[in-house]
Amino acid sequence: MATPQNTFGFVVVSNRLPVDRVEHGGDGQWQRSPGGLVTALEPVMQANDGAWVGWPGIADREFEPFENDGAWLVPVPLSEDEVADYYEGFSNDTLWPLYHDVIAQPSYHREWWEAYVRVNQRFADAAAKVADEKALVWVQDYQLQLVPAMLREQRPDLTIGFFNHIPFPAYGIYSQLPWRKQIVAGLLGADVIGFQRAADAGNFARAVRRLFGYSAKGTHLEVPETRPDGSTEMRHVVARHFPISIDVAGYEELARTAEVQARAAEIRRELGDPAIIMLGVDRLDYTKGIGHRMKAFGELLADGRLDVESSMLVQVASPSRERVETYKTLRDEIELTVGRINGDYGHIGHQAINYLHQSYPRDEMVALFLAADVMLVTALRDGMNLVAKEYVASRIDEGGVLVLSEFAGAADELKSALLINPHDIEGLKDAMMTAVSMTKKERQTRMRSLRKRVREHDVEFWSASFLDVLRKASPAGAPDVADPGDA
Ligand code: GDG
Repeated sequence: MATPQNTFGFVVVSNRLPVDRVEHGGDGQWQRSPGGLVTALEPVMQANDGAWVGWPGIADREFEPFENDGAWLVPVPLSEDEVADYYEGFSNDTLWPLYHDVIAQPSYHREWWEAYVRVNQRFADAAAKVADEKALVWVQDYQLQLVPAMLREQRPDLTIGFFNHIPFPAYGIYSQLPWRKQIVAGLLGADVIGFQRAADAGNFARAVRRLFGYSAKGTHLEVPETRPDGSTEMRHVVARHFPISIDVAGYEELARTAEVQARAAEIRRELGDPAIIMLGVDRLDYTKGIGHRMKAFGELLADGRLDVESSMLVQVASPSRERVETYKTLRDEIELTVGRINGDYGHIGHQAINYLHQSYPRDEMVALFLAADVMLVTALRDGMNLVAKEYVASRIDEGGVLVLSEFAGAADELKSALLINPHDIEGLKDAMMTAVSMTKKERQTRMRSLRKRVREHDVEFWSASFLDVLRKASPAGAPDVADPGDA
């Protein structure tokens, strides 16, 4: 158990804390925040008595650090304006679309950038305060790309890791960013910079060469650093891929429970026992290609290759970033598409698309995964896509077919899925039909091979491999950080 000591040998820094502050009337409570990062890092935190620095998800409030579930949590306050400019603005309306290959137009506003710098500095200061001498600090994601250099500036004794959960774009796109040099310089403050795909790490190394002319050979970068006496020395930085994963055992365990299996059967019945259930599960985000898969499904109904009596698409689109304009427009577009397809092809008692703009508990998601014959992951660009791995982990019966976009990081690993280009609607339709008509034997062979991959590369494997490289990269000889399995 963590104790309220002052400093820690292992510190995680992320935009959000693993818990959210929720206010009911005058009554405040801490609630575990949903999302993969908490599940990914919680075991490492618990094994290490670590500290976690992050925003508690509520604006204009200050909270004292506190102990929660084996970790010391350090809340970083944000004002309402900072949430609008640093988070919804620069993070979600500048960096997010830019890093996802400008699927949506990024907005560049100088005041958003200023807020980003100011807030990154606040996170860096908070982390510097709770880190032991020579501690390991692991900074997460695109909201905090300046933190590594800001931390190194104050605390050269630290070993600093950074993990980027979203893609890093090709230089031709990245170079649009007015603050492209500052961001790369911020990241280069880290000893190890992790990406989802080898291609992302390659794009980053090219940006480093183009913007600074530093040597970048393979995954090794040489960054010149000025010593206090004015001389220059080369600092070694590793930039490579560490594909993130999920708690595979947790998903398998849920999928094995009688309740979840009964619920999966009940879902099929409630949907009218169609022969084919296709499923999409995404945050409602324009990177996920939700409209593309609906278009393909609608055309298959129009062409008569599928019929509405025996096939159905269930789309869970969990609410996301609802105050950002592009997301409001996306929601309208998707809902218009659902309405049109249902209007054109539905029969009484047979909806073509069952659209759910809601969030569900994890056991319900696993029941849905078990109920779905075909899982559609058609992202236009995605760092990894955990849903693809969750589907595979849940299919303990070796049933189901995964249709997976080659533009999702998961495609590098899940090669036995039906890989598709979501922009190629004809190709996508063909893959959906291949999935529907696949023999049981081929389904099993493919699913077995997918399951082998995710079981051998679960989230514990991800964090252990990152921390292993980080420890080795440490010039100062960082303290040992225990793997969750060590306990
Ligand atoms: C970013 C990167 C990268 C969704 N709706 C519900 C629900 N979810 C869960 C899924 C999954 C998670 O949210 C979403 O993760 P993804 O990986 O699919 O996508 P992003 O949110 O965009 O995540 C991505 C990831 O970071 C990790 O590095 O893979 O590429 O974009 O776990 O299951 N969970 C529940 N109810 C829902 O309604 N319980």
